[in-house]
Amino acid sequence: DTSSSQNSSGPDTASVASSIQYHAEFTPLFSPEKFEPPKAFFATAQSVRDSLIINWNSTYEYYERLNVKQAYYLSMEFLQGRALLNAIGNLGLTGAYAEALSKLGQSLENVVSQEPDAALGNGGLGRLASCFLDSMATLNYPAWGYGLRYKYGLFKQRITKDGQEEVAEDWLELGNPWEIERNDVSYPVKFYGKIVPGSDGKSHWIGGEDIKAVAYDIPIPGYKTKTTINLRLWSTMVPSEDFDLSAFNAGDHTKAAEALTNAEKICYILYPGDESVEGKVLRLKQQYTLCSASLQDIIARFEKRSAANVNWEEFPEKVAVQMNDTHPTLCIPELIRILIDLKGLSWKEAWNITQRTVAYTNHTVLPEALEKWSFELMQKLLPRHMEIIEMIDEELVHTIVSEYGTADPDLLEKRLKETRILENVDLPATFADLFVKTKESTDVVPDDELENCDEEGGPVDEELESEQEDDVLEEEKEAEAVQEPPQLVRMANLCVVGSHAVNGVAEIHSEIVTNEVFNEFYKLWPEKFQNKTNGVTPRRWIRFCNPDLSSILTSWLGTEDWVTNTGKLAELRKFADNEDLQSQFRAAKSNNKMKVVSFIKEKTGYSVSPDAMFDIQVKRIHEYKRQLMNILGIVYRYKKMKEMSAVERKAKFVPRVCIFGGKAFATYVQAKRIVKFITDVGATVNHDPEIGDLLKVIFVPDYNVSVAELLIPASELSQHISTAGMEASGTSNMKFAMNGCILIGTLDGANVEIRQEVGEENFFLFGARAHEIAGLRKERSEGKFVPDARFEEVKKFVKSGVFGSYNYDELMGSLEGNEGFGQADYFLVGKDFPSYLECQEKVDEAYCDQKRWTRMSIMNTAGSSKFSSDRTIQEYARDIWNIIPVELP
Ligand code: 26R
Repeated sequence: DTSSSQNSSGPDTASVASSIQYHAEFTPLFSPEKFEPPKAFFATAQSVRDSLIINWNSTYEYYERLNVKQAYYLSMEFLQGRALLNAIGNLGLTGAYAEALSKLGQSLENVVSQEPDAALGNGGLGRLASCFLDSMATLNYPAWGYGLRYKYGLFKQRITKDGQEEVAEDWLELGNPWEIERNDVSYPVKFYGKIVPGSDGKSHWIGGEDIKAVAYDIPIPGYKTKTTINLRLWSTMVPSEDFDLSAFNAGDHTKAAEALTNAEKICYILYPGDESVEGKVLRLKQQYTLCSASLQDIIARFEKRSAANVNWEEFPEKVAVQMNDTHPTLCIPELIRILIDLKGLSWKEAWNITQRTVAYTNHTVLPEALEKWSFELMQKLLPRHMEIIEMIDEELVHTIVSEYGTADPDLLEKRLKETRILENVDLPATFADLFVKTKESTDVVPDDELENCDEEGGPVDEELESEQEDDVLEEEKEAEAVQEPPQLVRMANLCVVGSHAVNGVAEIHSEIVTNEVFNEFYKLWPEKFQNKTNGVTPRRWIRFCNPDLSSILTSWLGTEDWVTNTGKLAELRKFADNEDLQSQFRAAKSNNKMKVVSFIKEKTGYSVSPDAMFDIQVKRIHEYKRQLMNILGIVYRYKKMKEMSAVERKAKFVPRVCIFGGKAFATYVQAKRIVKFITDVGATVNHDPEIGDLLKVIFVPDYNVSVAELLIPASELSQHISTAGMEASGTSNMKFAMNGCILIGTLDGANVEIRQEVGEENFFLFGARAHEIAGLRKERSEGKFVPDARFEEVKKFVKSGVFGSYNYDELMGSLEGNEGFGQADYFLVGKDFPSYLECQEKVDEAYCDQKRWTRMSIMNTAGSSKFSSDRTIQEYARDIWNIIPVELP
């Protein structure tokens, strides 16, 4: 795609070529003699980076001069993918770079594909953060991202005969041409140690373990604007004064290296968790590093910009901090700590400033994903923060008690139980006999245990070295063994209390947040709660990944404005039945499908027909996302095909290529079984000569951002079939709709709004509704559920062993609730299966009528305008951050 318009002021082909040649010669990453693709990529990226740095500097200087309010997006994950095509596209230099590279004997396409994905995220939450950065820059918002520079990103997935295998992702192996190492920007971060009251009346946090966080900046260009914002990622190292030179000189190299690895290991690896929490000390250290370094940086900038007269009251007028889920919760006590202990503010002032600054986005309602940290662990690792958290908890108890009074002790107790930040921790001393006076309570921990807690929980005298981290975990396990309920800090509750705004990520999700998950808080502070329906950037997800569709849109809309003003896309509706547009739509789809045909051949060895319907489900593998229902539907289809004559088969079924992709968390056994099952079904079906092109089942290995950019433009049907109420939003659903793909899905997350926007007749809906789920589960567990014959049939077929010798008892058992398999079909696959199959029949029927199908496809693209992250970011800017666009002169 070289059609991108040129920047008249920008460099021409000749100067681009000479800049690339310059970097090929003077940026010594590879041997000098040959200009081969890897080297061509680095030289090209370096030359693009030069342009970005110029704009980045102007942007920063201008914000500083105007001293505007800035928003900071704090996230443990940024799933950036590749940057080259996006950067030159945003700069309007695609044509110049393509020509320059071809003069140098390389193709842009080939050079672009050399870049490894930056996979510093797990899935939806991380990719959302990256789409947001693109929109912030494009809309000229003074905003930054803060994250961590993990040495290893999300693991690479290999598919073997045993299913998924994980391989470390060494994305920095050849170096990262986009980052600017900022040795001039670093901050100390402390762990462990103790709190001593100083003669000044302030708390001093001393001793413990110190590390240094160093900034790495990645410039983020906006589309057709000079604005280039910053993604600042922290890397950790040992402060040079802490390097044990005497040990080294004495020959004890191991001891000297210990502090080094101890600091560096914090940023070694992205936690691959997704919707399930593991309470590892290293993860908490990562979270605190992000919060502490970022806040020190933000505060230093605020102080620098306010010059001689620092007025802390103004801080919330210059700074907005958005926490991407609870992962950066420690921002709250960290900001309070800095304001009180280092800047001398009172508790009241610090609390007020913090609350006005910080806001929280919730991304999941799955209980296993709500972070809870061990009270004891936090007290040892971050003693001062724990004191602050206890104070916040105490004030919260105070608020609840004075709001509701003590007239109904049971209700009051329930309210406190739901809202308190500390779990299984006694009420603060002032409230100790709140319930004792009014009634005999069995829930209140007896006094002698309380004393125990105090002893254990108090400040640790000795410095706790990192080897002792394991001891802390051991102690916790022991505590569990004697059945004491673990004392925990509920990060989500701390976020809700400490933020001025709390938002969900789709209408239905925000309703669940206010009516269920945080209902007690909602009753207390209804004005805090908001909805911000997610969005995705139309630059990466239409303009750059689907150049064929982009040309069609530009020619029919008569302008390229749709790239930044997706509202324009709605005008396509009036051409939905136009035969020229229809045939162009089909031609683009077909061309995109051809690319996927070769990709599948290369990655899996399977040959698939480009004339079959491309039916895709790509996302993290999780039981609630119900990949199992999809594959069982396919198995049912296969069984029916086998029961028919060749002629009947052809008449009844539309040929389909069913594509799956996604990673399973390494220790999530059931998810890994699903991967194995899909590949086993593929191995049988794809080799069945009776079936041929009528059905193919493909598991694309190592699904990531780049693979998504290839698959989504080629999709015709995509599946978003989670159990209603469980998918907070989903964002790939938006990308598919934009690319003219028709969705089959439940009324869950953003599906609800997508269906509304594209029109009911252009969305394949099935399944139980969110409000019915609890009742259905109850029925199910009481044995009242009568399974559909087709569901029984398909399970029996799988168990008969058609798909090989692997033992699927436990996978199939999860659908039945046999003894030892946990709750019967918690995700209600059996319940929704009949309506899913019937809906799939309607899909086949619609596909047979290609005019109708293409109309639906056009209506999806035309109806997707709401789902641009530009809209989302404008809402955050207006309703939460209170910032306005600042255009560079
Ligand atoms: C390990 C643990 C702390 C953890 C839990 C959950 C780490 C990461 C996650 C990821 C979750 C929160 C996530 O990705 N949620 C997804 O966020 C998307 C963006 O809002 C939604 O579209 C999607 O529905 C939701 O699952």
